[in-house]
Amino acid sequence: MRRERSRNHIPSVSIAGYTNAGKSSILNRLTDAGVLVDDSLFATLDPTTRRTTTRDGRVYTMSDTVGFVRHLPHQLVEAFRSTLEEVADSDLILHVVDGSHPDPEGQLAAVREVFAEIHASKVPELVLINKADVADPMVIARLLAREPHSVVVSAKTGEGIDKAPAAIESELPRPTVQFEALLPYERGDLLNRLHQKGEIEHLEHTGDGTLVRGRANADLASDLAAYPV
Ligand SMILES: Nc1nc2c(ncn2[C@@H]2O[C@H](COP(=O)(O)OP(=O)(O)OP(=O)(O)O)[C@@H](O)[C@H]2O)c(=O)[nH]1
Ligand SMILES: [Mg+2]
Repeated sequence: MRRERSRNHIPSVSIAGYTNAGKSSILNRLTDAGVLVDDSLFATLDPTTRRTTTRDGRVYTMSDTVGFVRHLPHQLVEAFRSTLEEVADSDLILHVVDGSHPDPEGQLAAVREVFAEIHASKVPELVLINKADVADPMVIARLLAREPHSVVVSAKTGEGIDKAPAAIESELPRPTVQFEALLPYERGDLLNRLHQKGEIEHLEHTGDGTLVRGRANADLASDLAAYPV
């Protein structure tokens, strides 16, 4: 799946964080995935990846991961190597932290140690301060001050969840090639790929076809080049 994704340049987001922080609940809230949620350690033993879309229709993936713990045992690192590699390969890490935990800063730091171990420290990180429904507002204020790139949410009540997509989307890599094309109406397949993978800045139905302008990745842009304006 990872190989397929890199060939197609589909951006990927990994949800990571200390065990029991609410990662699977967040994935469910953001994608309606129906992943196992359980108030026990390591409820997620089977990582789950979902396809999802930006609000303007671009496809990206969102993956749940196994809970991180302080001093991740070596055997566990081995067992979850592919999941952990996926975190290091992703375009964005959604770092979920339990705002109601007695020591959320300690958990953030412990998880970042694991990021360093798995060579994921360079991946951009967006912190989701979760369990806002039961967290102490003073603690949330303290976390917000320390973590400027963060969003306060509750996977349980849905509070703040609507702010997450914009924050996520602004971190996703954007297609790089500027294009302009006049697509004949029988190339609905190309228009469909554009909706899923490109960014459409202008679209107009004309007598000669669909006039589109925007940004696409190199593969798509070269297919579009067959239809110059
Ligand atoms: N009060 C409250 N509880 C939450 C919230 N989000 C998750 N929970 C609860 O926290 C517990 C753990 O949630 P999960 O989504 O399984 O957490 P996880 O990070 O995926 O856990 P592991 O996969 O085991 O590491 C469950 O009992 C959830 O119902 C929240 O926003 N508020
Ligand atoms: Mg889980």
